[in-house]
Amino acid sequence: MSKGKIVAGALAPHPPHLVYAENPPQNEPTAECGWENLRWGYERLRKHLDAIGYDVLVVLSPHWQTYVGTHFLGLEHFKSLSVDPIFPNLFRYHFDLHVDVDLAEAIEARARDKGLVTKMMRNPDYRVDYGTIISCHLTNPSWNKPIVGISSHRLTHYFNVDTMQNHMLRLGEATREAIEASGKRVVLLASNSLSHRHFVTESEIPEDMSREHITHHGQYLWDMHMLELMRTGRTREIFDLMPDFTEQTIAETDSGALTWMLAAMEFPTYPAEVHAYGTVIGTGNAVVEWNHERGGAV
Ligand code: 2X7
Ligand code: FE2
Repeated sequence: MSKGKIVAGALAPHPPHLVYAENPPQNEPTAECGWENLRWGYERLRKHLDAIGYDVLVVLSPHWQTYVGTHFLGLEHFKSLSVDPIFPNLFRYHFDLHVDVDLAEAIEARARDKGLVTKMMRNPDYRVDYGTIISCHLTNPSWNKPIVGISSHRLTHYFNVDTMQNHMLRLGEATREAIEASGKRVVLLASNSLSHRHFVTESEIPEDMSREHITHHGQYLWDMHMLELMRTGRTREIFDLMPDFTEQTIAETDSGALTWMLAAMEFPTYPAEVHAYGTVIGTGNAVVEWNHERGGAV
């Protein structure tokens, strides 16, 4: 068996608005339009990933929140209705997804060997969180590939960002080692927004883009700085700035998703490709690709 490989990693944010605006058959609410720059960014990402070719998506989601260790989807098939608790008017999605249980178990075993507390989720009635579903849907709307779903161990909140990062270095290493041993070609998804202050009221027409903008300029400056670091291959600096960025923008990087992905990819030094940046109800979101196979943006 040839050695497995992480062929790409992507920052793949999950605002339910993006699925709502695409009107897929799985989602009940329908929209006229909205958030095109982000959605078209996802389209470009998809084309690049299809061109590389891959077997599995491995996603870490901020909305699968576990306080006792890191959990992994552990059954071959999950099917149910996922409703966003804050935006049930936008996201009522009938999901039907398949899991690469062999790879999930391999990552779990390596993580456990490195001293992490872990658990496989084997409850057939488990309702997969909307972060996992949305990032996977937007990356691969045909759902023709299995996924591995990883929870966000809430170490930032139980301890602090440094403890979370320490943990994600080990989880990233476990992920890389398991993928290499699997012989598979894998895409990693860090399912998180950047700055994350959102408006507390929604406009009457959610897709009214005349109402969409960043919550405030300070958040925008932080987002631009993080994107500049990505575009110039300075991912170690992203790691170093994570505590300040996460605290000052209440970023969804608190989940560890971005740290985990960069750690698994051994902190790439080539330029990442920013496919899109846009706001969703005031939060900052970017679709960014690290094309590991090619070694960066062209
Ligand atoms: O979960 C989210 C998010 N991360 C960003 C924006 C809006 C809603 O939900
Ligand atoms: Fe979120």
